[in-house]
Amino acid sequence: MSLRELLKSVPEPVIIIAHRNTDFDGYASLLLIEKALTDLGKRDLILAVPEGVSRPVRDLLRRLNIPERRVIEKAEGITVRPRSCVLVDTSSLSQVGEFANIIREVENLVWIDHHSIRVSNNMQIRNMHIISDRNATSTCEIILRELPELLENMSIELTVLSIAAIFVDSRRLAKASSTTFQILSRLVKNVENMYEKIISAIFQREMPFDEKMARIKGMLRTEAYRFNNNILCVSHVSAHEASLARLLLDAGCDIAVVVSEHESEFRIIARSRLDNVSMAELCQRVASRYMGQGGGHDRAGAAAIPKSGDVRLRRLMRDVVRVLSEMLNQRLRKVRPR
Ligand SMILES: [Mn+2]
Repeated sequence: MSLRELLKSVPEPVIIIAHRNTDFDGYASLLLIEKALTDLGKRDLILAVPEGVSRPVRDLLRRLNIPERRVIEKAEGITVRPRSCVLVDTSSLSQVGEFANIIREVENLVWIDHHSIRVSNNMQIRNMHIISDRNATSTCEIILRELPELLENMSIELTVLSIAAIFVDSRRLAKASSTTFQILSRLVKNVENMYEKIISAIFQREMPFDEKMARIKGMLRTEAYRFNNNILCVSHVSAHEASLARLLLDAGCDIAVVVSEHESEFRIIARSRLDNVSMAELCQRVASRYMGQGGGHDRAGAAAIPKSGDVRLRRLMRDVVRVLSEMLNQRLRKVRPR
């Protein structure tokens, strides 16, 4: 069944969910699906982003004077029981926190992502449709490819967000196909005279103080390990994990793993430039030691681990090193400053 037919067939209320603290791609995909469902005559829609929309997305909207949409951030904010769910830009239920329980209860699930989707065994949804394409740059690209009618008379808001999603998730078009350029060409046509402004708003962001602080603390706490001519860096922060991981990769780490402690769980994110070891597997293996869940793809993984007696930040950092050493089947040597 095509995405259009699937969306047409889902019973209402429909909840549309993106991964927690969503980035451009998740937020754009959420609004694109909302538009598609509305165009198909659906009225009873709920938009949800666990823990809200991420800072870079809110900054971009503010800089371009685009109002931020209201989304439900906590599972207890859901007052009706959705019969259907469209889950976007999410590779495993570990990325939606408490919303996982709501998703498990729906009759229809349409799950769209450009990572390999990890379905846990305890999901028994009557109608589950997975649309996953690892060759697409972004979830946004999949949606616009499947529903090109969305590109006609597209609002400035959706155009800007889709451009941002594709640029960021394709690593500034390092990963792109002719389809990517076709879609971009249609998008840019909508905002021809604003293009330069949009691109600089996406990439030239003033970094907020708390993010700078998280990055500096994260650097000070970084432990490095060498294997062959590669370097693994492991650190911990309480927020801005992805920002720190990006910084560590830029600094020369081949793999950057950031562990963080949150209210009810620990989280791990892993980023890599290597092809011979999967970050999804690393996250999944560390998480499985503590009844947690992990997933993602080769170069980007994430895990969520529920808090319990014996889990500690330091211990998780050690586990990351140990599990990676098992996966590579070699010892990792700690890098010392002298
Ligand atoms: Mn994405």
